[in-house]
Amino acid sequence: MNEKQRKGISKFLSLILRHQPEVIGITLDENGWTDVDELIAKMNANGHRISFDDLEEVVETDDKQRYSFSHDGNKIRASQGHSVNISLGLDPQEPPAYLYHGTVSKFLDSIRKEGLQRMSRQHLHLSRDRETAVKVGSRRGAPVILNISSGEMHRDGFLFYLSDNGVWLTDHVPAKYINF
Ligand code: HQG
Repeated sequence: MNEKQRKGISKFLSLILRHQPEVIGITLDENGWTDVDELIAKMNANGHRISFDDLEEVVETDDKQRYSFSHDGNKIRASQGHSVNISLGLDPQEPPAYLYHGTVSKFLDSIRKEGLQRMSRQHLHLSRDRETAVKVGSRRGAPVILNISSGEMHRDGFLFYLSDNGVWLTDHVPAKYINF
């Protein structure tokens, strides 16, 4: 497969493993896992030609390591980013003193008023470094990077989770913890 084919499959996996599994008639279990053989069969039945080796290649080479196989290799899930209601089953972790969030200026008025919200996803996504947050914000335009006092939030009882691919997750960041 070339880069373009891998990207195409990765994008489609995002759609079905995070948002709309029903598009090809698969289901996700309560932790977001789906059966690998069934996924491959249903993708092929729906016009997305893919072999097991292709799937493995996409998972291994994905630039953000978005997908992971279960230990026995029989199941696959997205490591974060879901809008469907699943539990990743992660244990709360102590975050670094500061985390970052990449956004764009048109959202700032609203963020100042109501803090950072998870919007359509199950969690709000925070980045461990500024550089990653720049990439996240750039998806929507000129990036604006917000510095989050995550250590202080943690001391105040807010819960943080670290996804398998290194994204920090929380539910809400009230405006007082955001350094604009
Ligand atoms: C903004 C990508 C108005 C928020 C990335 C963001 C990430 C508010 C947008 C992952 C707001 C939601 C997630 C408020 C937050 N008022 N706007 N109160 N609070 N927002 O896509 O963080 O490539 O759901 O700033 O790399 O951009 O898909 O979140 O702009 O890890 O794997 O509302 O998606 O990963 O957008 O991105 P999103 P995000 P993938």
